[in-house]
Amino acid sequence: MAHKVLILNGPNLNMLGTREPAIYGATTLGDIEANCKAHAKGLGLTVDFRQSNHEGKLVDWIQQARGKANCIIINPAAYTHTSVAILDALKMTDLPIIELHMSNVHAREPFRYHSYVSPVATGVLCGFGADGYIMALDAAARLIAAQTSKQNKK
Ligand code: CA2
Repeated sequence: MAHKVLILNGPNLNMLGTREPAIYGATTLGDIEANCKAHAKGLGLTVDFRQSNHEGKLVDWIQQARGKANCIIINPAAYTHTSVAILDALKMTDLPIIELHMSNVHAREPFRYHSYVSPVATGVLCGFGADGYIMALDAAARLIAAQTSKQNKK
């Protein structure tokens, strides 16, 4: 069975491609989802791609990922900088976690410098726009392959 990557997107990312193209580009979230699914296929992975504007919904999806997904890629959007609930939920999963941001959060307003998610992330990617999702999938494939080969040696 193909390994599954859960890609979670936080608040307002459903507006991508419609506003602030100078920061987030012109690609819509629908385009990103289609590109992720096509790229994942080439990596032998399947993708479950979701977006919510609600913190609790994201927490529910993180909790439900245990035993169902092999890796979580998360762009928590504004919740990156505010959400202890998302941090706690991610802490409880035993899955590799990739934190992703389209913009370079370190080159923006100081309130974006701190992330509640980074301490529990396996790795963090930011500043590569929509390409970041493809890069994160490549990283997920490598993390899953490393984990699988470790398990096969047991
Ligand atoms: O760079 C990223 O991916 C962010 O996670 C995006 C968040 C922001 O709060 C984080 O600091 C960095 C904002 C997402 C809002 O998305 C929009 C999409 C289109 C138009 C306006 C906002």
